[in-house]
Amino acid sequence: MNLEQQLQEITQKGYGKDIKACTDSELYYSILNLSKKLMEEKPVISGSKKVYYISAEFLIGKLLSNNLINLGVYDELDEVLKANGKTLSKIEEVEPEPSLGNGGLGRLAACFLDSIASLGLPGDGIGLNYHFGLFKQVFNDKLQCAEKNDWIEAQSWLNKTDVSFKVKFGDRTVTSRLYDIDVIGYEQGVNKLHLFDIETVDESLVKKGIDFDKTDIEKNLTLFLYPDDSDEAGNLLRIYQQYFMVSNGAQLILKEMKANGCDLHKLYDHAVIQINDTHPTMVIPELIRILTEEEGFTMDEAIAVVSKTCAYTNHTILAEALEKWPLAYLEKVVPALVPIIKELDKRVAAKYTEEKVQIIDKDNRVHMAHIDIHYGFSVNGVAAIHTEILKDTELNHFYKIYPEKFNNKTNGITFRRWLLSCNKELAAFLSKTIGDDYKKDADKLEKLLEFKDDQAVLDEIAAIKKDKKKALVEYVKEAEGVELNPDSIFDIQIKRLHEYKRQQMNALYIIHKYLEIKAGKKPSTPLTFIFGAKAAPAYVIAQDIIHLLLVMQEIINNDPEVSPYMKLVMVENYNVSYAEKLIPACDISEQISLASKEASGTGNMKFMLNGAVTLGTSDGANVEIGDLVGEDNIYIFGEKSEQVINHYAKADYVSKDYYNKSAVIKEAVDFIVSKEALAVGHKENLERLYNELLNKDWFMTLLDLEDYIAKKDQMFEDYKDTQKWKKMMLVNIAKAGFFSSDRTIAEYNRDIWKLK
Ligand code: 26Q
Repeated sequence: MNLEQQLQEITQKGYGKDIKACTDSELYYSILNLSKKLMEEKPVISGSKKVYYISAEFLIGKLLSNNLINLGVYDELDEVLKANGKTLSKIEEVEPEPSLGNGGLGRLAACFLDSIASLGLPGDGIGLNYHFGLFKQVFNDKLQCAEKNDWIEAQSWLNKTDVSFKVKFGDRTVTSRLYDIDVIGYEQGVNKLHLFDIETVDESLVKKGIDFDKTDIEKNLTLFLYPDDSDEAGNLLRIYQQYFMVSNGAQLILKEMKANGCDLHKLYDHAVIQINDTHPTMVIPELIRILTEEEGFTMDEAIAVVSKTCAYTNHTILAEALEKWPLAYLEKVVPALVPIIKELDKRVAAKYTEEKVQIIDKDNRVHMAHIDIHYGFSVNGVAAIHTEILKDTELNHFYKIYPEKFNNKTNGITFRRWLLSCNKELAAFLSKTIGDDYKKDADKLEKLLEFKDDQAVLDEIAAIKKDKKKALVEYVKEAEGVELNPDSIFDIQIKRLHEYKRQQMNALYIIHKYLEIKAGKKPSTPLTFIFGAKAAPAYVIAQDIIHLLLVMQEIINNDPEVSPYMKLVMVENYNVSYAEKLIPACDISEQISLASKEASGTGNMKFMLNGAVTLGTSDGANVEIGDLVGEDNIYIFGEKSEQVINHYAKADYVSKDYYNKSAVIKEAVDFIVSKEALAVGHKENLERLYNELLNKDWFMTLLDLEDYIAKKDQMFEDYKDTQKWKKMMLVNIAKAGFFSSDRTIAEYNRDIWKLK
């Protein structure tokens, strides 16, 4: 049966209609079923050693388009639907987005699963089946409100399995249920994403917004993804979730290994467990517990085997994001692990006296990262500069003990989603120009450099960008009710809201520009500033920054003197699907974190691949982007990480000094509490933010503001030189190959996993 006949059969069976008569929604569910059937027919990727990527977050996003591409049927299906008067891209809109992650770390896990399968490596994800993903963001009175965000429907990508385990907490035992999502590689077989759940979850527990009874574990265990992005303290429910995840994961891994006849004393020859940040760290004591209690291992044997099986990835140097659980919490939730953690701690204390490398500190807090470093065989950072900072400062005490464990794995992104799927026009043009090889070997993108002086190629790249901007203008008009000008420069900052990412610095630039226009200094090319960001609900200053952006949006867009030259839009509920629309339309990619604070960033890579030019600090992977494209094709500003680290060490940064010494800075900051701003915004939020910037400014916004303004103005000026700009676009696309997650995963495999 050909594809059309197969789909026809499914629509007939499901709805008693042929394709032509189906609604987009009926077609979505029919194609979902067709894809699941096609994936079932693919071989399961196998080998004598397998990686388990264990993570509290898998920000997979919508799956339909990607699965069709990886199955190799996208184009054919597109034709079939067209012939029946249907549009695949409209059908894709029906799919609810599974937002099972907060941001970078979760999205990275999803890109990695795609690359592991696409390289034909055996590797499964292990995580949790949250019923509500990251909250849905709604703007109300120019403030962020959080609402529940459900995604599971009667028919979905989840396949219920008959796998189930018992998980014993201090006060109760629960029974899990495993759901699997197939992960199809690009023209490859399938791996699995294993998501554990319990069947007693009660979605009706959620009342107003995202509030729910946090005590009723049976009903709430997998109800919610924690909306924390490194600023909030965890609590007991988070520990329940983490242990539920790792205990199920450990049981699943050992069950699979035994089924394959593997000698558990040689576990490390057949399995490797990659621990995605510290959230799954308890998998280490849990494995040790099972091996000693149930498999007859001595403590020495169990520790030795587990230590050779587990590897740890660090994603942050923000001290407040490093998990430290009070021992009393662990005693309550997971008493069975406490003696093991104490034993691990005792062994460390016997060998090393240094306070900074202990597992349990003087205040009886358990440092999760320290368990990973002592009892794992690999510690990696996620960009070159990040790994260097870990070695030199944050984890220097550990680096001195275990230099051989430390390694860098610069992040990457899957080109299937971030080029082939979200920018089909650019992908098709690249294929026409340099051939199809780049789809399997991203380095081949460099062939594009041969066309650096080819006018037709340069013009076509610019034309595709223009089309993508027009498509975004349509979408934003519909979704936000804001009219944008496709002939303006699209300057975009999309990422979680955090002070270290410095959306507030961008806001101050925008205020500055607004004031210039009011004073008669008009930009020669109109400017469009786009933001997308969710803030952790408990992160007060982040809420205030969102408020400021929404206040400026109203002031600017409603001012007839200003709006022809400048527009601002903060899109509501920024998520993976929105990113797929915004990124192809971007001219200027804002990557302006305080140097040393952004471990890597991955949005920066997505923008570059789609022909945007980076405006950034020397931070995270921006540094490597700069090395690749050369200084003529990137705009770097601001103080370097060594200088910033020095400011912290000496505590010599005083934001008020910068405010007092620069009229431009003062004018922009003062506007936050001006008559105009207070007329549309809330006094409380605006004054709090103003005071924060003047008196604290922990992430040094004012330090780099003048330099930022100068660089950004330079960029807008250079944009007028269309030829120069087109060449920069081309070089950025051509050099993006290094940031394919296929390269990243090949490095993980070469240096850490060694899958056979
Ligand atoms: C910690 C304790 C308690 C509750 C929640 C958390 C928590 C939750 C999420 C801590 C951190 C996160 C997420 C971190 C994250 O997304 N980090 C990003 O990881 C990316 C992939 O490596 C990098 O590119 C980014 O630079 C980094 O910020």
